[in-house]
Amino acid sequence: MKIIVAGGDGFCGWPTALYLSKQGFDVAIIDNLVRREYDVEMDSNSLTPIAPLEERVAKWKEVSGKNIDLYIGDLNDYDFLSQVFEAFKPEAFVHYAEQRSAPYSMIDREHAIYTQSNNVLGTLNVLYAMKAFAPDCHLIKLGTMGEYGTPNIDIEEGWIDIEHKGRKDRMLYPKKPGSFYHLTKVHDSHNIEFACRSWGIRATDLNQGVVYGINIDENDQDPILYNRFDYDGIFGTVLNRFIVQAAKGLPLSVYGKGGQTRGFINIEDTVRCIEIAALNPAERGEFRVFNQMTQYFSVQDLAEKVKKVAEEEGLEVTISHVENPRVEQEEHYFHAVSTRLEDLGLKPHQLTDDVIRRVLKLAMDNIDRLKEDKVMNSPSWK
Ligand code: NAD
Ligand code: USQ
Repeated sequence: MKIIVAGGDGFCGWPTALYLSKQGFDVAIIDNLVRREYDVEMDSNSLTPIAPLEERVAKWKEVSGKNIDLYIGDLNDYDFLSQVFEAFKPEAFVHYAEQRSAPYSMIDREHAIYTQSNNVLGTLNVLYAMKAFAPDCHLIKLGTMGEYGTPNIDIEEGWIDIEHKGRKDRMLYPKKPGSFYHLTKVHDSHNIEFACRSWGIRATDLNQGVVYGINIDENDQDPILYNRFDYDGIFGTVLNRFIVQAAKGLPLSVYGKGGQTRGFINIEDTVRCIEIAALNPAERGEFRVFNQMTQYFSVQDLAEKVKKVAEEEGLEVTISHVENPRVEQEEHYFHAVSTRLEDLGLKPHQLTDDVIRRVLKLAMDNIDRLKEDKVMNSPSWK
């Protein structure tokens, strides 16, 4: 299958490209490398050194014998995108290529506007390119569990059957996201559903939880293939951040009460979910939603898990409850249905002590690269 991984230089996209290539997919990457520019803008970095994309792809060819095509450009450049569709003729399009940090989107007006236009308009371009050049292509779009927010009822997989004043309908599940970034995913979902309904596009919206872990086996073969490891207060996600804080002897920064509960997924399952979606495409005109998470934890639970493993490794760890820069519920109900990917064959990796230990070792090996003043640099939501 010919498959494009848009955002293939990023944290989820790079391992996905390697994994799909290893499985025998014919892979092309689209990326405008803007994620590397955010690091420069924020004076931040990946804890692991990351090689330039061309070097990564050349190394992959050397170790695997497999070619990955590269298209460096922006989804918001419609001429570029059209040319890629015409040249590569994808059968599936994995869309990771968005600005994905909630804190980045909340820095100020400019960052909110950039995030919304980059993400929402980029996705609209992809939909138009599919309609024009590849109407049978399957869009595999990364959404987020954060689209739903934390409602006081069970979260369904994208759609909900509603009975209202004696009448029934099947509607998109109501959304209440927690940042201008998360809102872009809601806007995307609506645009994609409309394109499926109107043009017969086939789409799978993967509402992914917070991803943890760094390297999958394909990345581990050579340091040139290593994945990026975000730890700063803007792009670092909570579990990976706690592990880096433990490795450096910094307090684990639970925001507020720590009862915030989220869906989580191991990066090894992220790549497998993409493969499962690609091998089981949505029907023409179908807008299909899977909740791509395997377990849920409160941030307090995660801090305690990291503390335990780090102490077993001889590190001294404290957990601190810092003022929450975000506006979010710190104690709430959370129960999300997430059975559809498992029905199609996903065998979830659980968050074990060994998984935490593997990331902790990688953090300790690279701890001299940490920029300590970037660990607590989240902007305030207010
Ligand atoms: P990332 O920032 O590491 O990677 C995104 C990549 O897309 C980057 O390489 C960036 O250069 C590229 N990109 C951004 N805008 C682009 C554009 N307009 N044109 C071309 N390329 C562009 O992010 P990630 O962590 O790999 O996340 C990938 C996707 O998965 C995102 O859509 C994100 O919202 C979603 N997601 C991520 C997580 C997580 O925990 N990391 C969880 C749920 C969902
Ligand atoms: N948190 C802390 N301490 C920290 C960092 C975060 O307590 O040091 C808390 C946050 O307040 C939040 C939770 O941990 O309640 C998750 O925060 P996060 O930064 O790990 O994740 P989030 O901002 O939600 O975003 C990440 C990805 C995003 C993806 C989302 C999936 O950056 O791309 O969409 O996870 S989800 O959370 O399911 O929406």
